[in-house]
Amino acid sequence: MAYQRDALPGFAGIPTFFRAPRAEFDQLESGVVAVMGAPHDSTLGSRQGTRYGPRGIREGSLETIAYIEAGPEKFVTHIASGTRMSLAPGAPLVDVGDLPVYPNDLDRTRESLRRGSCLAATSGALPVMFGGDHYVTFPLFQGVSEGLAARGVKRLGYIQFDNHLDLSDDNRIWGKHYHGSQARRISELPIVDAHNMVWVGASGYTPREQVDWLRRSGGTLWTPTDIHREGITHVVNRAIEIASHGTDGVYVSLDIDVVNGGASPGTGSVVTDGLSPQELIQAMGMLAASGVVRALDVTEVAPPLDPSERTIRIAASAVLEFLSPKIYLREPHVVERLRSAKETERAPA
Ligand SMILES: [Mn+2]
Repeated sequence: MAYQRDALPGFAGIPTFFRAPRAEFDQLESGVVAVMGAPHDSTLGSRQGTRYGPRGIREGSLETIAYIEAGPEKFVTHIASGTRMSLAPGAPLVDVGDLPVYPNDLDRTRESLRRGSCLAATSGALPVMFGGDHYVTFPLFQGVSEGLAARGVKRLGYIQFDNHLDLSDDNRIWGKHYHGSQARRISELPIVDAHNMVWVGASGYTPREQVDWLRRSGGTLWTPTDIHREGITHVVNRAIEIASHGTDGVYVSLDIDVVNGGASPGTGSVVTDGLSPQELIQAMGMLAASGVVRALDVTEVAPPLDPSERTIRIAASAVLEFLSPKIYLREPHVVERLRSAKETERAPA
């Protein structure tokens, strides 16, 4: 008797991201989205737990796919727009698993992350990478930029969604390589010009040296107060313009602590100011639509600090919104009327 496979609920099954097939690096090719984890957190200056980030974000993605797969037909309607969509058959999404990390050997870990992201970018795949503490962004950016350089990319912009600048040069405790310095280390790479570096959502207090550097170098910053005054749509449009001006693409780094700590407490630094989850989702949708993003990472998600699982679900939703144009087929001609029954009754015939 043959074993009959069936849809599984979100809490069951092997947790690849969004149930994507597992793939090896040599199977990657242009047009594919390559999800990978970087479970490194020994350069974390705050509360521990981001080594569980990749596994957490993968788990946070499963309820959505289970919900779709268990339905009578694999169509979904995007309620806000009324657009009917279906899961793209053979959606170009694969999970290459986690890159090797060596918790007691930063040089070796850095080399592993650089190598993995470089292989993905060289193949033409779109790397979507889960940290890890925010330091992982330095080797991941390095690898991606080397891979893209081999494909003709000469300049790369950088957008960091983060409550912090991460522009430390040399910290008395953590030195030059930790989760508060990766943006500074990235700024030193020849492929990026600080005029194409943008920070979205930083607030609170920071050593003056970091703000001075930002001002001196020509980088751009929007605080949460700016964003709430100017609107997330305006800010993200400008961020995309600035980061892509004169470049061949943009690397986007999302530190989940950009979201208000009341909404996403599963991270080392819980902050009192920040974006709402809705603003983050909106920003990710705009980044996807812009077509300029060449790599995305999501860092600082620490599942053990949030037993409610809000944080992993917000992080997974952000990634799924970013990937939405690739994983769903839209049927724009089938825009369903989703007005409430009450409103329909009132509408003239
Ligand atoms: Mn950060």
